[in-house]
Amino acid sequence: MTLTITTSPFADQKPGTSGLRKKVRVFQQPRYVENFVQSVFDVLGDFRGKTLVLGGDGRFLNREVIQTAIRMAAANGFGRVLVGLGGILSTPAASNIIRKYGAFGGLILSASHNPGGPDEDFGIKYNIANGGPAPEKITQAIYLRSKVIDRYLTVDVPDVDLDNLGEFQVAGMTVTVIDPVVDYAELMEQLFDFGAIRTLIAGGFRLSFDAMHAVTGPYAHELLERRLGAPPGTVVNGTPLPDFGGHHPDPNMVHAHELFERMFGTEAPDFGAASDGDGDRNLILGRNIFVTPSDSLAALAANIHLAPGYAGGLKGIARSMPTSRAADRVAHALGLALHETPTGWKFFGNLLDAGMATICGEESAGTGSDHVREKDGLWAVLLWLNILAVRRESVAAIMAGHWACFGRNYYARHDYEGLESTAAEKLVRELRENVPALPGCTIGALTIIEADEFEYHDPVDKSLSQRQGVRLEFEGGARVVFRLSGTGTSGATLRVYLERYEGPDGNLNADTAEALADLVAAANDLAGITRHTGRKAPDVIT
Ligand code: G16
Repeated sequence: MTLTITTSPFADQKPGTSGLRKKVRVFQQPRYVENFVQSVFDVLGDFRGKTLVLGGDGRFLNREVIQTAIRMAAANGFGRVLVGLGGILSTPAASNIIRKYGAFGGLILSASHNPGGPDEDFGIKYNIANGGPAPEKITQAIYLRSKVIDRYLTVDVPDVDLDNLGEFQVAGMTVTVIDPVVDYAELMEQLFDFGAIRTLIAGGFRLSFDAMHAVTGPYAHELLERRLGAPPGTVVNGTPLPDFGGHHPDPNMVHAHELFERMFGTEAPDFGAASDGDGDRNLILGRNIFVTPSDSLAALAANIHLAPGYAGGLKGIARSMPTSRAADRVAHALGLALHETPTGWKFFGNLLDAGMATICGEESAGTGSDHVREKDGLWAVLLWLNILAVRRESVAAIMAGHWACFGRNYYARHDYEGLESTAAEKLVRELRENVPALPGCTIGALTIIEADEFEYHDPVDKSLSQRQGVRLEFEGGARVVFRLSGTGTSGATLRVYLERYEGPDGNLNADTAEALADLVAAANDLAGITRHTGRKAPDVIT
């Protein structure tokens, strides 16, 4: 029997860049999860009898929230829930399941690359029928609903056994516990030449994949070791743990430093990669080389036709605004449209659905294509492997060739974390107010030629997204972008994105920090980072 439980609103259930992310303790407050899930269901329209996909990255609280969501889905009238074994689905695998089985939508439980555990982070995100994150008009409606919600619906039934595949009935709704890996692996086999990659690996090509004790472990064991024949031990940290082994599952040079050391050490493998908490990000390394996510997007776009699933070429390329403009040069050379969107994978969905883009990427280690509607870490790894299997060159040689052809966009992101929110907001506000006066200003040898605050007019649904980052364009093709992160759970994080272009005939082998040093100083001056925040240096450089 359906129970209607009285509740009262929480004021802080506004989804950020990617769903609602908060500390676990916030989600553990009585009615907090229920309020948010009910707010989602209340704005979705008629899903009676339809299918909901449910899964998460296995972090602390995952199982409890899965059980709550199953009860509420039954009470609200869903006909079926497809849930991953153990409550686990990587984010791209969930996107695939939504699309493949024609589901109404899905709830993905993850705080992505944020740490997990009782004192760390949790998150809930709703994805629509195309498999992608809900667009802003839906997340805004969810937020508005959460501010007035006064009841939620549930049923009083025991927990579903999530640890065995099969079907269960929950108050008239069917719950199917599915293998989280099998559909995803099948999709990857359709897109890539597994035979060529197997031959490459059998010939002695060595790789190392760090699953960071997060969701990609089982996927990587199956794909890299079992289906592609890489030796056991290729996948490290392959067992998903609720607290990611106490680590921060963010594949960058700070948190994946062991992989960096392996790839820059003696006896380094030919290829190294890592993914994040929920499997949508990727880190790509070759022997003695780190490929920035922006460069990876550009190199993948230039070579993607080598993979069978993309032999027909690309419809267009999309990147988030702060991502370097390396991909723009590839788009230009291929005669393709380049779409520039705000930060947030949700902005790519319309372009992919409308056939305006095939490959998308972000500086935040996200790359993906129209095969699903999320970024996809292992997809990027497999695409790199497919390209390496065809070209038979090292990662370093492929990048050197790429820069010799298109030039090089030196790039870094500086993050100032845990700032006091009011100070960070003041910094951005001042910067915004200064924008009109900045063109023509010089700082050292740098001259600003354009300054604006990015806003996005979605070409498909015509929606407008404002205040998406302040960008400064310098003479000679350098650029600095400032914005506040929308994924943190405590205080504010200022992100400063720095980029300088060097043409094919320029110095393509400089040290990135040296190449960007004058921009870093200018960014600090222009935004008054030290003055506003007291910080002299960023916490993380990626
Ligand atoms: C999410 C979004 C990405 C975004 C990233 C960083 O990734 O899906 O589109 O680039 O956050 O966002 P912000 O700069 O606002 O923190 P993920 O992997 O955390 O889901």
